Amino acid sequence: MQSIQPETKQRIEELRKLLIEASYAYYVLDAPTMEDVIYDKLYRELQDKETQYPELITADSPTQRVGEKPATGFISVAHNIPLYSLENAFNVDELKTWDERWRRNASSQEQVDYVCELKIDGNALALTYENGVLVRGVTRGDGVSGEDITTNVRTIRSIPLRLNLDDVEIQNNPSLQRIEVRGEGFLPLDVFEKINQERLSSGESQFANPRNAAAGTLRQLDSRVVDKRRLDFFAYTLQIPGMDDGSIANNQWEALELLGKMGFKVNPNKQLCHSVDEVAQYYQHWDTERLNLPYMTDGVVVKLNSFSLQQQLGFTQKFPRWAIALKYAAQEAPTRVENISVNVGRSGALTPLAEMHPVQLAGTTVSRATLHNGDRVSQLDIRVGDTVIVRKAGEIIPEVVRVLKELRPENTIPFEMPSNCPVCGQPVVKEKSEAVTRCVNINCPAIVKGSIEHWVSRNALDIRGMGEKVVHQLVDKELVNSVADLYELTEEKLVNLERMGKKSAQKLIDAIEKSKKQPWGRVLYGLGIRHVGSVIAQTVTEKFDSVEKLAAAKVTDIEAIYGIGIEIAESIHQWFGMEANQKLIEHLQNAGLQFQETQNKVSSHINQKLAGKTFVVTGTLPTLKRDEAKALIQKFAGKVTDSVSKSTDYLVVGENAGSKLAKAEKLGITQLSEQQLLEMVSNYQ
Ligand code: 0OX
Repeated sequence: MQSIQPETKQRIEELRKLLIEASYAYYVLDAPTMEDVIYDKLYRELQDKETQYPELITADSPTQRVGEKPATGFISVAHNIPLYSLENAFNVDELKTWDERWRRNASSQEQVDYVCELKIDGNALALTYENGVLVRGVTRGDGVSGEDITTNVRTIRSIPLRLNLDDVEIQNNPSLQRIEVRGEGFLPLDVFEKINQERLSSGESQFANPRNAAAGTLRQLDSRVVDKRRLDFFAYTLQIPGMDDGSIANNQWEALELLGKMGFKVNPNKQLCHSVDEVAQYYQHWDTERLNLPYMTDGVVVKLNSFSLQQQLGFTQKFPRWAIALKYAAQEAPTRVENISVNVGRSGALTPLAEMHPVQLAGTTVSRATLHNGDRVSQLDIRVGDTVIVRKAGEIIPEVVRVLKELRPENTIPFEMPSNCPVCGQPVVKEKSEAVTRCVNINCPAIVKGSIEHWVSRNALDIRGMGEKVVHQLVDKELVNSVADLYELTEEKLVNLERMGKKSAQKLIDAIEKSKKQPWGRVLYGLGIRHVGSVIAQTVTEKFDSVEKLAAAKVTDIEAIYGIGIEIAESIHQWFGMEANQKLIEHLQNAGLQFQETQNKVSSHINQKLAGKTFVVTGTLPTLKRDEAKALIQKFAGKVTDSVSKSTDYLVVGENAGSKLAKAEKLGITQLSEQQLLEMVSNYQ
């Protein structure tokens, strides 16, 4: 057992303070104070020290945000204080009715203050802090009990792991031992769009809105996945035992200020209003202004400011009497279903679509809505001729919320998913474990067209000029049956297409030729393997630098890559196991596409740091898994081999190294610790 020097403890404290302050400035104040590279270096230093002295690790250390292993499930826990929901009002008249009602209950005609907050469309979370440290994060659930998702909540950088009580005058108040903070966990719109883009490109169904995406993310068992999704949080309720006496805060406005001081992100667009008319103005102002916000809102929350008035009014069975959600309406509208069609995607998935009489919603005309899959259609029991409620808000895909069965005309026919593919006519397949019905005919024109459209798309092989219309004609005229056939095209074949002159044909041939230079990461993405979006493809090719290596990899080898789960690993393994796919790779290789990482991909001198050097990694390293160390070396253009020889430049040594170390010593090969390796690639050198 090593004894711990006081300087070490002090340095650890100092590092944590620096990192917490920098993270607060970045994530809460949105005003960064530290360069990323410096943050990374300090973070790494703290991590190293904590690895050396695990007994000094504390739950509120910035290194403790992401768990090592996925959870097996979440436990249901009772809330200390129930989470009430909010009564809804949809216009100013309804707001006034609420105002008159609470006044009757409180026998009050006085002027009061109202706190107006934007109603963030996310998931309510209850956070518990004991002695200033975050100990629990629970979902709203049914309001009485929710799921303990502490591991995921910890990954949200705008949630402090330790409260900052320094600037809070009441810091010596014993009731601060237990603090509960409530707020909304949400996904910013750009993250939501990115997730959906990834899901689309990897053949998964998209989330209907950011709230669902946030809920899905918060319930992820692997906190490493949650960490990547960049959830955010706005705090709005502070609950401290004994705060009824006003010693901590007298009203909601003060509570919001305190939450800010404690280190939380509080939505800056709040307003203290002095009359219902002012509230109405706030509501109207944000009706349009909210469309410019980087997150989704679905109304405003109006709260009586005074805590003593709140206490006097109390709660009904479901709602507080002192607050109301003033929602923005008109994002749902009734319309008639004119047809139900079925689209076949590139993965062969059959998606039913409701084609409707056009209706104005959230500023756009909506005439089609996804019905997701056959199960959803049966659930809704939607039929041609039905009047339905469609929903669309902001950037969200329109969907059918419900069918107004009371308006159903006579003689409608229940809709059934086809048993044959509507495009190629082959029988479709529906696995019991899946909601999706699929066409499995790899020659189905819909699948072929979809695969080619994906192959030529921007993030894949980026073949400019090869739009949907060209692809459809090429497939329909049987000039192309797979992506490999694109490389057999000639100017003569292309000029026969509609609106294709000699010049455009020449340009297209050039673009196809150029695509042969696209790197292996894009090629892998272009192959359209299920669950393999562009980011995943990039990650995989950083580890497996050639198709041969990837095709020969076991599921466990692929899963060993940081950020790659079993579902993706199995999907890749299965894809390479199929003969038709092996043939496709062979054709594409013959055509001259890149199936291995080339030197020129690593362009900047920083990324070339280890170029020309050969490494062997042995033993257990303090923080990096062996595969991670290898990936890191490869990322910086170094070569990793499995055995030590005269051509080995460096041996990266961890604990319990065996014969490789002995051999390296014999050959006089330079040894490196993990720390030394990290220093070699750090941007400080
Ligand atoms: C929001 C939001 C939700 C306090 C009493 C009942 C509801 N979605 O932004 N809830 C509340 O307040 C609680 N405030 C909000 N801003």
